[in-house]
Amino acid sequence: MTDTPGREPGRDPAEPAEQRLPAVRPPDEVAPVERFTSPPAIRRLEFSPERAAQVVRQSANARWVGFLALVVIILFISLYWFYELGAPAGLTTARQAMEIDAQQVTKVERGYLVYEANCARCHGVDGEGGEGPVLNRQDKLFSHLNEAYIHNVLTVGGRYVCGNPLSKMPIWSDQGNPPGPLNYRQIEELIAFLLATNEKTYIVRDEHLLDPKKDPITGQVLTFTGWRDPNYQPDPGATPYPDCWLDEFGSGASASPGASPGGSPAATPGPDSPTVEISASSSTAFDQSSVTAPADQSFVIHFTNNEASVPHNVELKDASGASLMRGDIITGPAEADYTVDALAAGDYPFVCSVHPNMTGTLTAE
Ligand code: HEC
Ligand SMILES: [Cu+2]
Repeated sequence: MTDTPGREPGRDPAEPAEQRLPAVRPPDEVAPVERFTSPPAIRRLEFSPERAAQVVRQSANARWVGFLALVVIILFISLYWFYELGAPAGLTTARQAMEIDAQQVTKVERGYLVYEANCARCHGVDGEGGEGPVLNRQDKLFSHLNEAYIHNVLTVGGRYVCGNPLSKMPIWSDQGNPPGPLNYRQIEELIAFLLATNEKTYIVRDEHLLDPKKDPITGQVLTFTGWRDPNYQPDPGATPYPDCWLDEFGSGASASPGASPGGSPAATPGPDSPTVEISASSSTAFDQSSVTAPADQSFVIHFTNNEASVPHNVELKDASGASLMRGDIITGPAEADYTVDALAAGDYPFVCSVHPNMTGTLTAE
């Protein structure tokens, strides 16, 4: 047996062996360098117009995306900025200011309820005054009735106002001595209400549910406005409101207990002048709602103030409301004689200067 190389299938034995080796391979391809690095055009720093156009297109798209993103971010930031801090030129209010505003409105609306429930019977539904001093006048609201003062009056009581220990005005704050019925929150709400601006309309709300109250007949929501005019300026020469409200009515009015009774000094009535009796035993009304006096003849009003440590007087007015005679204010118990010049026949209203709710009619006949 000859040792001949085995025949491999598909090999032609006639072929010379050299031609069979090495095994035939397709020519090696050059590694496609371009796949891994930049294309030759770029390596050659050659920028074909097509390539340039492509680069421009691609980067333009990317720039657009970036630009839009930036615009969105800037818009968001600026909108949020204005939302938070308020747009310029007063277009919108800062969020915090709005929040504080809303809280202030709530305080005023609650204070209104506290006031109507506790204070209106003496100071009037609209603060116009009555048994207690007027509260809604701009000259008083301008600086006399400031936050600290009201707070003190409500904590110390009416004694704080003129030093009258028998003042009708009780202690309201539960911080007072003895403690009053209102807590610090109600005191704050009262102060907010008393000093509320008259440029705003507030809503009357149910005390417990806090939803708006409606007029039972018209069905309209009930509203109120504050008293204080924020633009009010006192006359340049005006004296500031006195610390004690009674000083507004002239000297001798201060309700120091045991003050000496005083009449009109100029009024020395003749012995035979007719006399009209008027007396006061409370701060809500005179004892007489109507009196008569002779017409066309000077007469005397004999006024008796029976109410201890409370100042009263009689002021006679004509139909237009102008003052005809204003008697000196006396602190009870005290008496005074007021001389009145001759009056034509007719009706003349009289009031107590201190308590506008004390009214009556004098008829001259
Ligand atoms: C019983 C009647 C009465 C009631 C109710 C009353 N007050 Fe008074 N108030 C007075 C009198 C009277 C004075 C004057 C004090 C004095 O000189 O004795 C006064 C004084 C004041 C003053 C000071 C006024 C000034 O001109 O300096 C304020 C403010 C005041 N009251 C607020 C209130 C508030 C708020 C309430 C409700 C919580 C209230 N008062 C309830 C009678 C009352
Ligand atoms: Cu009076």
